[in-house]
Amino acid sequence: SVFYVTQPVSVSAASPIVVNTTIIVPEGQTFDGSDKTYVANPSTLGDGGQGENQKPIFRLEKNATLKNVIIGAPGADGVHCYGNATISNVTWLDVGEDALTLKASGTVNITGGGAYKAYDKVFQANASGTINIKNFRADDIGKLARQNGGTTYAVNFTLDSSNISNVKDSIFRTDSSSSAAKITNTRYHNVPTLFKGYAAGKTTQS
Ligand code: ADA
Ligand code: CA
Ligand code: CA
Ligand code: CA
Repeated sequence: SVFYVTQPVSVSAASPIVVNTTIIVPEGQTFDGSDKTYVANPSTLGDGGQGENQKPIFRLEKNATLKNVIIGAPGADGVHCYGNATISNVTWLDVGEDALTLKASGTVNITGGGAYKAYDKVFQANASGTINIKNFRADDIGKLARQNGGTTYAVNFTLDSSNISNVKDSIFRTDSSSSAAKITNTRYHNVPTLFKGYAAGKTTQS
C-alpha cells in the first residue's frame, strides 16, 4: 500500500548559517539577517575562544547597518565596524573573543538585542568615537565595553534603558583621562562596578 505524507513529520529549528569568510556589508548598505542564526567556521574565522586575531563574522564599512541577526557559537571576533554603524536587534548568544569592535573612528548605535556568555569584553573600542547602547540585555559577561587598554584617545560610551546582569569586572572601562561614560535608566543584577578607570567628572549615572 502507499502511504501519503500530507503534513511535515516533524518541524525542527533551522540550522545555523556557517560563515566561512567574513560577510562584508558595504558602505551605506544594510544587511538584514531576518532573525537567522550565523556562526563562524572555526577553521577559517576562529573558534570563539580568547585567542586574539580571530576574524569577524561581519565587517561593516562606514554607515552600514546590521539588523535582525543572531550570532551563535562559535562567535569568532563578532562584528567589526569601520566608522559609523547602526546595529539593530542583533543578539550574541555566546560571545566569542569579543562581540563587536570599533576599528575606525565613528559612532556606533546599538539598539535592541543582547549579548550573553562573554568571557571578557562585549564591546571593544580600538578607535576614538562613540558607542551608544540602548534597550540592550547582557548577562554573564566580563565587561560591557572597554576602550583598548593603554590608549589615550577619547571614547564616549552610553548605556540607556538596558538590563545588565552577572558581570565579572565592570560595565565601562578605560585607561584614558579624556574618555567619558554615561548610564541612564538601567537595571543591574550582580554588577560589581559601573565605571573603571575614568577621570573625575567623566561619568554620570541616573
Ligand atoms: C586586546 C588586545 C588588543 C586587541 C583587542 C581586541 O585588548 O590587547 O591588542 O587585540 O584585544 O581588539 O580584541
Ligand atoms: Ca581581545
Ligand atoms: Ca563565550
Ligand atoms: Ca577582538
